This record gives sequence, structure tokens and C-alpha cells, in this order.
Amino acid sequence: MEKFLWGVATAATQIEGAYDTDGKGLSIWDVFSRIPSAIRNGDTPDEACDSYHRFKEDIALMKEIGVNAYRFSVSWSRILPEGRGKINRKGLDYYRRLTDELEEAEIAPNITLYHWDLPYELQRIGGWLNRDVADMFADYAEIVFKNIPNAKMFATHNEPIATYVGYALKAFAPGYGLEKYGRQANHNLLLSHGKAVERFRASKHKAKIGIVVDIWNRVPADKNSLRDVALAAEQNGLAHGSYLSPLFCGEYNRYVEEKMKREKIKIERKSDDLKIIGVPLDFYGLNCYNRIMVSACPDVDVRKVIAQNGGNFADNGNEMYPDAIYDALKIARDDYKVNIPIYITENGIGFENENTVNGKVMDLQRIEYLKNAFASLERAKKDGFDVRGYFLWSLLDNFEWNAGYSMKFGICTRDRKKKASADFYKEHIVKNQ
Ligand code: GCO
Repeated sequence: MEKFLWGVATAATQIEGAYDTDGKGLSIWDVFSRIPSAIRNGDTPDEACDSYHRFKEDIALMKEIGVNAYRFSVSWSRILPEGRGKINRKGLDYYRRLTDELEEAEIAPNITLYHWDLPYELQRIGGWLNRDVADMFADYAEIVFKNIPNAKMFATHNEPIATYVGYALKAFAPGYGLEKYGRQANHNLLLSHGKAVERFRASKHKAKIGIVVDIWNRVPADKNSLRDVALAAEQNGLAHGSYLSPLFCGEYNRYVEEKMKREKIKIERKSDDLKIIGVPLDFYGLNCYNRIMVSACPDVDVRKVIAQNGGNFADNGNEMYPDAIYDALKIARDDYKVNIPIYITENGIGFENENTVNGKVMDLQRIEYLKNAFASLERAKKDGFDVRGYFLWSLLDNFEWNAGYSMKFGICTRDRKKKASADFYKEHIVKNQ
């Protein structure tokens, strides 16, 4: 049995910077971030953590912390500036150097192919609304499989719901706002996943392949209220079922189908699509941060309900709910029949203000959050959940999408100073080898 993976996670747009260096093409986030007021303080990912130039320092930090795996994403437009066609050798070389260096440091590279950063040139032909983009993604994936032989894990997509948000709710790139677009983009994105996995199998690459879907369990404020229970079930069904049910159960569940019917939404889909989407995987990557309490009554304050039941909150307003990981694993297993190995591919907490003592960030609430998370993880393992690894989000404070640089998720700062939580994680890893 392979060793449990203790890792950290990042994503290209959030850390690389060098947005137009060495031939990189623009991504939709490079463009979206220039829309006035799209991002807090007008921040852009232009520089981020400059990991394009400073990745050796990142690896040195990881070595110090003692992780044995690193989850990062590859920028499609760095490798294919136009999304297709001509390969940018310098871009590809960057990932080769990064993975070689990781191998040297005995840190397993876990590569995500798509962390929301579609090449802008492909947005100009409709982005994920264009079914052909699914094939272009598979071509891009194949280039990565062929050129990065030392990767140990691949995930096709990270949190596909973010693409839905970008097409239906305007909040993320590319900033569209129609439910129909969200559903179509979702479908084409899932199709691209299935097609990429086919290419992966054909490539005979030795790594494992999977996909990353986040789970935020919705719980009813009042367990005895039928309306609250129904609302939580519907929100869970839509948020997770849009992905986990086509991926693992071969269908769109009734919440998704009923919503489309109700809203008279018809999307382009072919009869074989669900078969392609449901291709067998080696692992499922679970991103898990918290739970969400919901109430069907507009005048119920769920925060009060949480407090009355003994719950408490971090300074950033998040509930400090200790068992999010366990609950999410249960949802995957019980509601979506996930029965393959699982990696927690993201878990962490962000703060706008952190306390510094003698130049060191003393992020004690993050440590408390992590203690809870590790206890939940242990309980799950004891109860037989097949969890093989945990990736903390994130190695560094970075470009937190719409929140820009003001929301900090790192266990190290952008100038690569370890916070107290990095020391805590190090100790935890030593004790739990
Ligand atoms: C996500 C993304 C990350 C975020 C993190 C904190 O899963 O939402 O993968 O890019 O930065 O979740 O919000």
C-alpha cells in the first residue's frame, strides 16, 4: 500500500504570475480581472506569487514543511497560447522543470489540467458553450500526458461548478449570466473530462487519473421542518448532483432535470454523452471547506441557530464546523455511489486579517480549523472510507479570484514566510507518517 499523501495545493492563475511571459497566451481570468470592479481592489493575477520564476523557493518551503505531494494546475494558455494548434515550448518546459525538481525533492506531482483558466482565444469562439472545445481540451490534455511523464496524478477538472458560476451567475470569468449557458457549459466541460480520460488511457501514462468536485453539505436549520429538509436536499442535489451524478451514476439527477424542465432549458447533448462522461476513474478528488445551513423561512437567522446549538464562528464569519470532511465523504458514498479511492484535494480557511507577532503570522484559528479537519479525516478513515491523501489549501497566500489578494488562505505568506500553521502542519505530518 502506498504512503498516505500529505500535500499542499495551488492553482496556476493564483500563483504563477508571468501572465504574458515567454509566449503565454491570455486566459479568461487575465481578461476578466481587467473589468472594473470585477475583482476587489482591482487586483489582477498578473504577478500573483511569481511562482513562474520562484518555484524553487516554493519547493524548498514544501521540503521544510515535509509534504510528500504537491497539487498544482497547468495553465492551458501557457502551453497552447491560442488554446489549440501551436505548442509554446517554453511554457511546457516550465512544467517539465517544475516536475523534475519536485521529483528530485521526492514530492509527488499531482496535476490539475483545468483550474478555471480557459485560453481567451477559445472564449472568442464561445468557450465552453462550444462543443468543439471539449475535443480541444482532450488534445491539450494529451499534450500534457505525453510531455510530463513524471506526474503521479492527474485531475481533468477542478470544481466544475465554478464554470457554471462563470456562465450562469456572472460572478466568475467569463462573466455570463444565463442559466441555459451555465447548464450547457457544464455539460460540455464534463464531456471534455470523459474525452480527456480516454486519451489518458490510450497514452499508457503510469499516473492515476480522476476529477475534483467540491462538496458543501447543506443542512436544514430545522430538522423537523419539511420545507427546510426539502430545500437542503434540493440544494445538495443541484450543487453536487450536477456533477457527481453524471460522473458516477450515469445520469443527471431529478433535481437537475426538473430544474431544466421548469425553466424550459434545452441543452445540446447527444445520446452517448453520458457514457463518455461516466468513464471509470482511478480516484475522486474531494474539495471540502465547510457545511452550509439553510432555512426556507426568510426571517430565520441561521447563524443564531448554529450558535444556539453550540456552534461557533471564526473571525472571518465562517462557521467552525468540525465534521465537514466526514459528512462530505458520506454524501459521496451514500448519494453518489463513489467507491473508488478518495483524496481530499483541498481543505483550508481564508482570512482577511491575520495577527503578526515579531514578524511571524500567528494564525491560530487556522490551526484550530486544521485540527478539526484532521480529526474528521481520522474518524472517516477508521470508519472505512478509502481516503489516500490530504492536500491543504494553500501553500501560499495567493490570488483568491474575485477577492483578489485580500483573502489569504496560505500557510505561508506571498513572500514565502512560514506562518504558525505551517509549523503545525509539519508536526502533524511527522506524527502521522
Ligand atoms: C476552489 C479553488 C481554489 C480556491 C479555494 C479557496 O476550490 O475554490 O480550487 O482556487 O482558492 O477554494 O476559496
